[in-house]
Amino acid sequence: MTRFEMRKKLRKACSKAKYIAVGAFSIRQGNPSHVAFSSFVKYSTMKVSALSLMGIAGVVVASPSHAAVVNGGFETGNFSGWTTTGNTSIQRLDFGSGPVERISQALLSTQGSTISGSGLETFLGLASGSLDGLGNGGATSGSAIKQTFNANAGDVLSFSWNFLTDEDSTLFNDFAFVTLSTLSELADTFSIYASSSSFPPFSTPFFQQTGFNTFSFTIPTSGTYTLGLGVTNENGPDADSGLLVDNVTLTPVPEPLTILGSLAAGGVGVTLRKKYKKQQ
Ligand SMILES: [Ca+2]
Ligand SMILES: [Ca+2]
Repeated sequence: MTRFEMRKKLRKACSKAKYIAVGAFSIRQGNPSHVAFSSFVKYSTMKVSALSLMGIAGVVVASPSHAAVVNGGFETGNFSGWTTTGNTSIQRLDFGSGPVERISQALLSTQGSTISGSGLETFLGLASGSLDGLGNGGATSGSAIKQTFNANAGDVLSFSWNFLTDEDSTLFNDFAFVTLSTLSELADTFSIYASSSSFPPFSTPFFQQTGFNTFSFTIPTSGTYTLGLGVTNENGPDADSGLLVDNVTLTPVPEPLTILGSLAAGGVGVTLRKKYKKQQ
């Protein structure tokens, strides 16, 4: 076989991406064309493997992406990324409780708020009567924050919260709540409060606090979601209540395609290393 015929056969084999099958060529040891042929096989193998990796990378990059929660730890020192209503502020270590993440946290308070229960419902896109429907009585005045974000199914939205209150009577069942797909209560004046030994008495402007808890929610379907958090007086203003919030985080789960891509990339890498060893 002439060199011209050899190159022609090799080009044909390569164009069909059957570079491995090229090995079926009966090239005898000692044939002057063997070195050139081996170099071609090595080059082709690297080329196809590299193309395979590029293809896999393309699959991973092409998988859906989503934006993370903005300023979930309130470390900007303000409510950038959030929309607020009522009495909201950023608090630091000198507040007397928290933060659980770095140096800043959000405080929602009923103190001085003129936002009615229906006003909170409108702000959070809740149906009229939703807050009263939680069963604590009439929501009279409170405060809330919200943020809209994109998430994939399986992502986990979580945050830390601490309900604080000056209410010492069950006649005024102030409560804190979260809305994310559905509305649910976080705590009220019947909740179990942390003992004063856990927190220095009167270390915060509020008489009692539940201590920090973690709320966690697994996103059921990929899409756009709005997280809303609020606190409200019940049955009139009376004494005030507050809600500390920190470390709002959206934790993505690995995409199935990403997992597949990683496994495939690993497999190709192993194959490539084996081929190098064999060829060397
Ligand atoms: Ca923080
Ligand atoms: Ca109250």
